[in-house]
Amino acid sequence: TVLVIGACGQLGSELTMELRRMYGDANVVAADISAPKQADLRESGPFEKVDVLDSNVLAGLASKYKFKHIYHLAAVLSATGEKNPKFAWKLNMDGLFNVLDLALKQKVERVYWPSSIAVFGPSTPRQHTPQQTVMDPNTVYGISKQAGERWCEYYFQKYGLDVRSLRYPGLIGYKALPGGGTTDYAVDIYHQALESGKYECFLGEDTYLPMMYMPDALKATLDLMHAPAESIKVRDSYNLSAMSFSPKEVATAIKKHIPGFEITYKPDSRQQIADSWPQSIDDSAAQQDWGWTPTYDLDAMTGDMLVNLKKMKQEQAV
Ligand code: VAH
Repeated sequence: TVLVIGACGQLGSELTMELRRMYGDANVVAADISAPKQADLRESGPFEKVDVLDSNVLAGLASKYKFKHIYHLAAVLSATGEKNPKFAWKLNMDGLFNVLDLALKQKVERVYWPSSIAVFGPSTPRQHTPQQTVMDPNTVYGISKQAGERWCEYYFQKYGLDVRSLRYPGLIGYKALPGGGTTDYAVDIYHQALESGKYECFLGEDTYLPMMYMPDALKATLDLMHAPAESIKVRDSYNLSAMSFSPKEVATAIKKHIPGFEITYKPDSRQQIADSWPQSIDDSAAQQDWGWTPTYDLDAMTGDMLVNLKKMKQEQAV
């Protein structure tokens, strides 16, 4: 059985559905602090209400099911974390410890835990950021991801726990709304392009950030988790990359489909967070160790996003 903690989130909801397609609905347990709103997620397989800070509930779950793999995705993201720093640290770190310790105790074969480009900070080289480099994150989220990476490597080296991780760029998908991220403008913009034809962006027009379309993020996660253990050379977290773009470039790509689309810019506190992150990532280690290659570029993602969002909005409208 596979457990997905944080199964209702932007990544978790799509990863759970993909895992159910791979392993069979009944073999993938979705767990989150509250029940799924999405019908397909709610109706397709087992759901367990779990607060990842409650190690007793986790232990109860592990005795009810025999978990072979655990995907631990529950976390407070960058922008939200800055509003509740101490809670963000507690949830991100104590949640990770509870899962790592449960996995050790229950002899779980593999654990997945997401890191982020947020582990990099203002002193990190911003172009083609290397796999090993200066990391001085200045958001609580980034600090917790940097500390989490160190702990994942520690549990691998000291206890032999096969825990694997990816430093995701901003993730963009049409099935689930993101929650509290700095890169979320790149999801909101597509919704607004269809709903109102205009978008006020909370980042400046030339804010370049590494980004990835959800199908590529799912492919990377599953390729990493299905690679043989001996090919995984990086045990803190792999850099991962697909494309980099700015709000102005997204707007231009959207205008190819919706000529009248208008974007305005009103940077807010998230601008400082975005300015502390890399503009492009060197993911050659992921390419070499387990054959990573992305599929979607900005134009391919834009076409797919608009087609699917339009379909979803028409279905919801009826
Ligand atoms: C965030 N979407 O904005 C997440 C991610 C790289 C960005 O970590 O916080």
